[in-house]
Order: sequence, then structure tokens, then C-alpha cells
Amino acid sequence: MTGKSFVSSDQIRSRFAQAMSDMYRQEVPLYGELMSLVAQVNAQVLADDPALAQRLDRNDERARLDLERHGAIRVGSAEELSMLRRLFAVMGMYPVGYYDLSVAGVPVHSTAFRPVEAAALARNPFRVFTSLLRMELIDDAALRAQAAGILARRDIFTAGARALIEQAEREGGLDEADAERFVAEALETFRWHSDATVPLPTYHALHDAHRLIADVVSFHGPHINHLTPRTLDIDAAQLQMQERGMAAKAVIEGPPRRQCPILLRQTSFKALEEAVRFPAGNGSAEAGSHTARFGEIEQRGLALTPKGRTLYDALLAQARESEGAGSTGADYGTRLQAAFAGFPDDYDTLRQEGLGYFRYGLTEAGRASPDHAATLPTEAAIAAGLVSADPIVYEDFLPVSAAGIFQSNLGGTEQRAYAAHSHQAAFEQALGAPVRDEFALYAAIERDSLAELV
Ligand code: OOG
Ligand code: NI
Repeated sequence: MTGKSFVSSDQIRSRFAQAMSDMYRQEVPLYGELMSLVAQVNAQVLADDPALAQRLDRNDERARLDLERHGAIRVGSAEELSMLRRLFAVMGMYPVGYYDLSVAGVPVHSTAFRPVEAAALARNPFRVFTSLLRMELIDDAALRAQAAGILARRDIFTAGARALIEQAEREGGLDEADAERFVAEALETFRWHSDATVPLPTYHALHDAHRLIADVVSFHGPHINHLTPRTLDIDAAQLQMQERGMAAKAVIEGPPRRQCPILLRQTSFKALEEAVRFPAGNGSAEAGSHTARFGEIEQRGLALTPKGRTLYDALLAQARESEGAGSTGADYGTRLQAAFAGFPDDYDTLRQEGLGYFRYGLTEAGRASPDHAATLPTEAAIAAGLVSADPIVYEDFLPVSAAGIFQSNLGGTEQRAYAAHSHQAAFEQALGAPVRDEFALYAAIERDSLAELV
């Protein structure tokens, strides 16, 4: 070994997230506006609710809030996906969860690359929702072969990125200069290219098969299609988006507004139509356009246990299915509220019924008499004011919501039912690794906090 001193993967991730945010703000100015709107809303919420501000401080969430965001990309082949896995690993981001979106008419399956340990999440929880196109869902065999051929000819990574990924794997990290180069090289993979790699007629053929297929196959790389800041009050942020004339989605995805937010609520503004040049032979180009990139905001709440998640899924299905109206009817908000009356909405009950994950710690009184706190059962120690229990924030995604976000940005009209089913094994084979189980990760954070009490 060389005795080099390595930059931590947390540092590399933070720098990369910042570089990505700067790039996306340049590419999609509305994103910058969304960020300042969210910062304002968050500052207001924290000013109005000192108890929340305190809790976020205690739970290591306050400092990360302004940095916090997720992005999304879509790739076309196993080779691309597995190389991405290696690229994200350099930044301490690992595949968590499996999402099958084919059931919602989107021919992809996905995972989220994100940090997994409490300390790394507190540093910077940057996540990237990453989807793999399911080629087998293209019906037309000739088109499928053509798309595969196009994908096989492109390399979405720079030579420098490939070399640095291999170096990091071989040597166990990157030093300062190499980390800086890595961030710059990695960023290239996510950049928007306004020149397509396929002629306009090919683009149209792919587009006719599914707009998403054209998005994945026709370009040099998997452009980042949105970056999402985290707001503490999505209803306020949504109102402000509308007031500023942003074309926000009609319905907020996920659970309804509650006293104790659970999981994830999201809303987006519609994709932009962007000018694209398509190659037309002999070095000439033909003008066209493509819609892919959009803006999104999200509010995150309590991570649910399998029991809580089962209840969530059941209530959501009830709201969506009553009167067969899906999430489109004008009264959807009312139906959603009504259905979720069945979900306890105070932290004590959520905890005592085992619906969510909590992080435990000694209060000031508990620190003053730690032996006393340690002798009591946890609930008794909480009741005695010796132990605090704070909600662990949900770091992942929701398949029904994700499908809603995809749909609204595919023009909303695209309704296609695929007879496919969830295929996690095939996804993991393409990825070259298993995805981690999100429940096990939250349970570990909860368990570690309990272990530290005694
Ligand atoms: C990803 C859509 C899903 C989310 O926040 O649920 C998503 C995409 O459009 O590629 O980002
Ligand atoms: Ni998103």
C-alpha cells in the first residue's frame, strides 16, 4: 500500500451531491427556485415549532436538512446498472430495496442507492432512485433488438471514472486529488445531452413503444431527471408552488397530512419540453424535443415496521379503490383522509403498537441517573421522563407513489398494463449484488440506540 490518506466516502458523497445540485440548477433553473422555496418553508416551520426543531437536532436531522435530496436516473442494461453500483459504492451508497413498477404500467424495476448507517445518513443522506429498463417488456422483437444494439454501443461512464472506481476498489479509497477528479468524472454520467444518439424516426419508434424506452435508449447517458429537496411542510410548499405558477401535480402522493408524518409524501411539477438535435446523416441534424426532466419535493416521516407498512398499504388501497376511482377523483383527498383515520396518529401509540421504528436516548434526567433508567423497562423509563423515543425517518421510496411520479411525468395519459411480475432475482443478477432489506436497516438503528441505553 502507498500510505495515502483517503477522503471518507461520506465526504465524497457530500461533494458529489453538491456538484449534482449545482449542475441541475444550471440545467433546470426551476429547481433552484424550488430549493429556495423549500428552504423558506422549512425555516418557517422550525421557527413556529421549537419542539420539532429540538427533536431534529437531537436526532441528527437538523444539520442534514438543507443538504438533503434525492435524484433519479434510468439505465438500459445490466452492465450499466452494475457499474453504477460500483460507482455509488465509492460514495458509500448501497442498493436498498426493490421496487417493481411494471404493475403500474412502467416497464422498469428499481432500487435506491443510499447510505445505510446512522452516522453516514446523518452526514448526508443523498439517495438516487435507479431504474433498469425491462427490455423483455418491449413487445416488438425487432425494436427490442434494435434498442439492445444501441445500448450495447454506448458507454455512459468516462474512462477516468472507470479507472478511479477500479482504483478505489483496489486501494480501498481515494486521496484528495483523486476524490476531486472522481466527483468531476462521475458527474459526467448524469449530465443532460441535448444531442440524441438516434435519428428522429428511431426515437419515434421507441417513443411509440413507451416514452420511457425512448428516454433511456436515445441519449448518451442516463441524465439525472430530477433532484428533490426535503420539505417539513409539503402542503405549504405545494401551495407556494402553485402561487408561483409552477405546474404542480394535482395530487400529493403517499399518506395524507397527519400530526405524526409517516413514510413519504411527494409532489412534482411537470416535465419540461426540451429541444433536442437528432442526427440526420452526413453530419446534419434534425430538430425535435423530449420531455424527461422535472422537479419534485418531498416530506419524510416515520419509518414503518412491516406491521405498520402492511396497514399503510391496506389503507392506501382502500382509499384508491373505493368507488374504483384510483387517485384521480376530485374527492381523493377526502377518501384518503377517511381511510387513514384507521392509522394511529400519536407517537406513543405508534410505538407501543409496534407500527414504527424509534431511536431511543437518555433525556437530561436520564443522564443524571443512568442506573435508574437502565433498570426500568423502556416504556416505563419513557413514562418516567428518563428516556426519549424519536421517530426514525424513512429513507426509502414507495412503489405506488413512484409510479404516480413516473406517470405524471410521462404525460399522464400513458396507461399500459404489463403482464409482468416482480422479478427481484433478475434485477439482482443485473445489479451484480443483492439489494439490502430496508426494514433490517431501520431495526438495526433502533436496536443500536436501545443497546446504548444500558
Ligand atoms: C423515478 C420516479 C420515482 C420517486 O421519488 O418516487 C421517484 C423516475 O422518474 O425515474 O423519483
Ligand atoms: Ni423522486
